[in-house]
Amino acid sequence: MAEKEAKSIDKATLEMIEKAAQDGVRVVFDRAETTRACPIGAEGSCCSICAMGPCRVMAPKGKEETAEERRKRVGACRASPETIPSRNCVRQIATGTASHGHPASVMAKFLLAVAKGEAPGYEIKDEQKLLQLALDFGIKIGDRSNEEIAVDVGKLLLNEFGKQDGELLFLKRAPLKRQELWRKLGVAPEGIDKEVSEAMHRTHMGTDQDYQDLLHNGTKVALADGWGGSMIATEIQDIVFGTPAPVLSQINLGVLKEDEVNVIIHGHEPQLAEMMAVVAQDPEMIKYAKTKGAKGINLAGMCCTANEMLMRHGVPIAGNFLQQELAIVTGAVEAMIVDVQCIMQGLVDTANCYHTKIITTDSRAKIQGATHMEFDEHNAFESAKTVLKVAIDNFINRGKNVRIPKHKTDMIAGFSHETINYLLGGMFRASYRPLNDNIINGRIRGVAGVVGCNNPRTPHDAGNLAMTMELIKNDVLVLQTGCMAMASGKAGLMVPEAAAKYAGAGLASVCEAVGIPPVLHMGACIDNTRILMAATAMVKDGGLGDDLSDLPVAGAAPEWMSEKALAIGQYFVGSGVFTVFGVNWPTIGSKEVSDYLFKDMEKMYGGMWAFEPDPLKAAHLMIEHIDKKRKALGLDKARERVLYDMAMRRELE
Ligand code: BF8
Repeated sequence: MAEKEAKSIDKATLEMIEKAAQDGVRVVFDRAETTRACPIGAEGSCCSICAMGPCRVMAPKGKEETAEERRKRVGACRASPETIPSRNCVRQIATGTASHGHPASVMAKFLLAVAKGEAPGYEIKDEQKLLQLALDFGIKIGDRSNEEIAVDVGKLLLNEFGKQDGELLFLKRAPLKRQELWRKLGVAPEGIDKEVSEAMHRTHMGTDQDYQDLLHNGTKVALADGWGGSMIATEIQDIVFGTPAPVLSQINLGVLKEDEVNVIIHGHEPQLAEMMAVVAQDPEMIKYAKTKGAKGINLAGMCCTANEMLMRHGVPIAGNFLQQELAIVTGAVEAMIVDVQCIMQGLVDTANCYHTKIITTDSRAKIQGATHMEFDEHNAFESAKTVLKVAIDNFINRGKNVRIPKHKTDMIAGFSHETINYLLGGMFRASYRPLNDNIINGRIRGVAGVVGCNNPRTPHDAGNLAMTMELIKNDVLVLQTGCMAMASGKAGLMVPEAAAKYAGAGLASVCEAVGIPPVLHMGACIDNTRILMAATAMVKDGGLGDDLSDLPVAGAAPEWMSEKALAIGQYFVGSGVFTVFGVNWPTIGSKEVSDYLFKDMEKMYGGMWAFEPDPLKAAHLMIEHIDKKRKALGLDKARERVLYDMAMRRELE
């Protein structure tokens, strides 16, 4: 049992790992044990970009390297041990940027289809956001219809991907000082696809061979994600599906139901998921499910699609990244409907041991052994119905080997940047002023974004829980997205009562006054741009410096695994935020490169990376950074006063 506990801190996960073992099913936790991480690749010291290699350039461990050994420790082309990890890292950042950017360009086309009436069943839900964007972009509003305006907005945003000249439009949202810095350093991105393409070219054999220049370009391509692709996706999703507002729901495998057709939507793009949420409530479909002996249809989410459906519809979440196969191990899932990213190929093997159907729905992501049913957004209702019918028909094939863990937790999601604004300032004078004031008076020490994935190389959800609890205990308000938001949801940190239970006295008093949890769910990974916008709003509200790098804030991804996480981390660093990653660091094989990322970047961007696999130590690095920024702002005294007040209060008790 002790060994199993080390795999996860989540009881439902442990229960299903045990059931998988009993059923003879190998899941990610087992594969991670037999397929060990390659130590050369893990430190970034393997170059496989041309057929002269792969070349390995690891430094000798545990002994001083002689000058001769150092001279020979290079690739066949003489690529240095600095060039190689930097090149690998920039390629990962470019892939991460593309993985947000390509779906975002699909979203821009989708907005055009909705506006032109070519995607029946969808409509413009957030008029205010559409009009605000039109105003920002100088698009005529007048007495034109929302649809006419949306066509112009959609065209302009679509153009952001292919354009070859001129800065990305959303860069203008950043504080002025930051924009000027990006221009001065030559990292203000132009077209999103252009930046990805340039990064791939620069990292070709024999092109950019200056590690600092390579990483500089890595920042540029990452900024094209944060202030480009990801931000465009978030904005369009809000326009078409609605800007999230707080909603209560539940999370963990216990949300699956014994007597209903269980359908899990897993992936990242919300178009199909949105329509599934409608179709699953269709009386005709519910009636059809009853003809198969089920009491109803139970829709649940997995990974980032889960975040999208939760915050816009209150659809419960079955689990985060490492729980995807375990949902099938319950024996109670009729269909898992997947689109793109973070879909393990292992799902098909696992499904073969039960009755679950794995249905791929996106032309870009097929899996051998899965059923492919392409989703057509131009005929969305019928398309979603056809997929759902397959799940319902499969209910009669459910076997007797069913065990659904009891564990599920209440959570509140949907704290978009706009919602936080309203909650703090009220509907008529929405403002970040109360947040800034409470940071200035020291009740809130600072703000941290704790985001990213799960990774089987570190205990599931454990890094998040340790880090997040430590931060809130120290009066740091935590903003979350992606699979880390789900980990906190499962741990009970995303309900208002968590403030009194786990947060420091200062943070708890603010949360209680406003009625919010100490850990705020802000959406899917793509929605990390909401955190950028919240930070920008803090700068613009005044009193906390005049750039993002002045704010007492920090970022972290304690359990990351995806290339998207690296892109996100790099755009936070390039935006001036101190960012710490756990698990592993892709340039750790080179001291020069790591020093450049961990120290020198701060001189350029005001933000820098850190690597710390111990989540408690990492939390304290973040707190130290927050305190450093408070001191620079002259706010260290304010916090001392608050602590004095609290001590006095305790004496009085
Ligand atoms: O974009 S947090 S494991 S699900 S990559 Fe994937 Fe990581 Fe989860 Fe969503 Ni983000």
